[in-house]
Amino acid sequence: MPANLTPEYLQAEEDFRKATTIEEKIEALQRMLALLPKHKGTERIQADIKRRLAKLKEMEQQQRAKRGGSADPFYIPRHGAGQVVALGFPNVGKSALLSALSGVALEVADYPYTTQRPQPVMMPYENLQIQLVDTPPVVGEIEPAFAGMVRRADAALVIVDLSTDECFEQAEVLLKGMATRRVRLVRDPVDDDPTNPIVERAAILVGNKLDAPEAEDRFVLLQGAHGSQLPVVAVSALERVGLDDLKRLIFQQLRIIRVYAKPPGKPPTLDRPFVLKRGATVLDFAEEVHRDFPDKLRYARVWGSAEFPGQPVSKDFILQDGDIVELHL
Ligand SMILES: Nc1nc2c(ncn2[C@@H]2O[C@H](COP(=O)(O)OP(=O)(O)OP(=O)(O)O)[C@@H](O)[C@H]2O)c(=O)[nH]1
Ligand SMILES: [Mg+2]
Repeated sequence: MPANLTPEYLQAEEDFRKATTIEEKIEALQRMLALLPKHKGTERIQADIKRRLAKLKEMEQQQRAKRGGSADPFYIPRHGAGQVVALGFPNVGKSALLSALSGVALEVADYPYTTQRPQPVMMPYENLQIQLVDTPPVVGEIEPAFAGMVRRADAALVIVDLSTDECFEQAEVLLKGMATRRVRLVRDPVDDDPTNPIVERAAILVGNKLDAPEAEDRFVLLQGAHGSQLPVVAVSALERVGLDDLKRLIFQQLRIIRVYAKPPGKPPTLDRPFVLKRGATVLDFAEEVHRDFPDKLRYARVWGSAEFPGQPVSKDFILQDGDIVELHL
């Protein structure tokens, strides 16, 4: 046991031991991970907690799937490189936009309350698939179950209607409504801290129907009002304007990187990226490739962000999107 474990950490560990449900165990492990001092001496414990978390989350998903999802229609199993939930008032074009982004036909109609339940679709982005979730409209207060769905997601799209002056109130109500449910939607979220009652999620404020009269003027005002809190973009789902920029921004807001494995003496497997959190190290990558690798790893060579191709780097080298890594055991 390394030194410097705080009483709070030991309490979390105790809670983990006593936990009887999967949810309680996950909560305790997340607290342990947050409270664990991060240095060389705790690397193994960190890896161990992460491994147990991953396993429990998988079990939690399987349990939920078995219940048929009937218990919570807002529980959408995560697929692909990340999950992005759309939210917005009735008739603003949520379904039209997610259809345009994904190529999947969702029900679109010129009257409100068309979408009745959350509906996931996959959006191809370069060599990744990103999951987008279309949702029923928000009216008035945001339901706790709806907020829970946004909290579980990796990012959110707040969609407003630039064809009407109501877009300003829509943005206010949605952002405030989520904050009331203790989810702050921002450009740069801080890492989850289980001791903080408010979580932050990466989000994008999307003004749709840019093709409508005066939409551009409204977009400028919207940007002025919210641009400091989160990125604001304008699109037209109907005329397919701004979609490529939005896709790139969605990828950026997922805050992930793609890293490719290169077995020594062989070419890299470029068609199969490992998806890691931004800021991930060679050690994190090794963990993804094989659970035994972090212990056996001696050094790695990196192509891409390294100073020269194939540069030998240490375990704590921070990887960048597109890096190719050769692990030496
Ligand atoms: N002019 C214009 N109309 C759009 C655009 N996107 C969607 N619409 C229209 O807006 C209406 C509502 O679109 P939906 O995609 O059904 O809206 P929604 O937000 O999913 O609506 P609910 O499911 O009821 O919440 C439809 O008539 C669409 O054709 C756009 O970019 N420009
Ligand atoms: Mg809809």
